[in-house]
Amino acid sequence: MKHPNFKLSPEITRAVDMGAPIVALESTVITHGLPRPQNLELARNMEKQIRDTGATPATIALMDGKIRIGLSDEELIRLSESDSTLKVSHRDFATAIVKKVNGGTTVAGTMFAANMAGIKVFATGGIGGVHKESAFDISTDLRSLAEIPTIVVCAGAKAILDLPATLEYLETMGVPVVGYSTDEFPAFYSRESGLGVSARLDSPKEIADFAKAHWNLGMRSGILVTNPIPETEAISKSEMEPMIAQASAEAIAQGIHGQKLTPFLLGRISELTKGKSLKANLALLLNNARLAAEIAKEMGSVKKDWAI
Ligand code: PSU
Ligand code: MN
Repeated sequence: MKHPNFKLSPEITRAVDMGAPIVALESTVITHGLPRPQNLELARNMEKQIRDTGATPATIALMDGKIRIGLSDEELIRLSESDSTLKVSHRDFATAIVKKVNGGTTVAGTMFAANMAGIKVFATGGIGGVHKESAFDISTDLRSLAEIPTIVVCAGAKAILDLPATLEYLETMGVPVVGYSTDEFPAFYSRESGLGVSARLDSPKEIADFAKAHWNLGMRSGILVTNPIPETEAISKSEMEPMIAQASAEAIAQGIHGQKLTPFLLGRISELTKGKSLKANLALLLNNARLAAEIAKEMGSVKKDWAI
């Protein structure tokens, strides 16, 4: 890629040129979502999971004033240990470039960068959405899903959110919400939410065919693929609800809002569940990496007409 603000790793340059399957990975989960040392361990494990499934991982982050697509292990270590990282969504890219600060890209930021490089499949944990604490706190992730043609594999929206409002927003914006082998929208830590999806699809091939049909019609939105957390790590909705309510009440009492709200809630819930939610978070991330790699393989080489 010739763009002056982007830098692709040699491995990703080769994979893009060959039309090989690539899976983009976000880095806010490394810089703001998980504690150390689990963050680095998880970043490495997700990359390994994708390689073992037969695709190439492209972790996306801001480093040394460039939007980096594909990081070396040394760079992953640097990112995971760095203390003053930005949480980079659309409005923060230029800050990170001009100030040369390292940053972890959110779902929205990662979709933007992946799409610029022609990468169509992206794995994350849970997308952002409409917060319960304030109906005006709507993650840029939702707007990006409306506007950027990428498949985002997640375990649903984070249960800390107003899930019905999040789904209403996605419906208004014309974003398909696919349930992978489920009719129910998963709620991140839990497999159940009591809410539906817009389509149930039962194989990576069916998901790839769905994406091609959607985009061949001229639709430009992203496609949200929701993959329920593995049963062995799932925490029931009834067990999670009081913890979420407590963390949310504390956030309001302490006046925490904006970009700090999601990391605060995730951290507090991990404390309240004595690490059980952290274990669940790690399991669902790996599960999503595997499904995303399988979908990327089914997508075949995609037309690069969305790339710059
Ligand atoms: N999922 C996780 N951990 C995270 C996030 C998602 O399991 O840390 C991050 C994602 O990067 C997502 C962001 O884009 O939280 C949403 O933040 P906000 O609500 O401020 O838009
Ligand atoms: Mn927000």
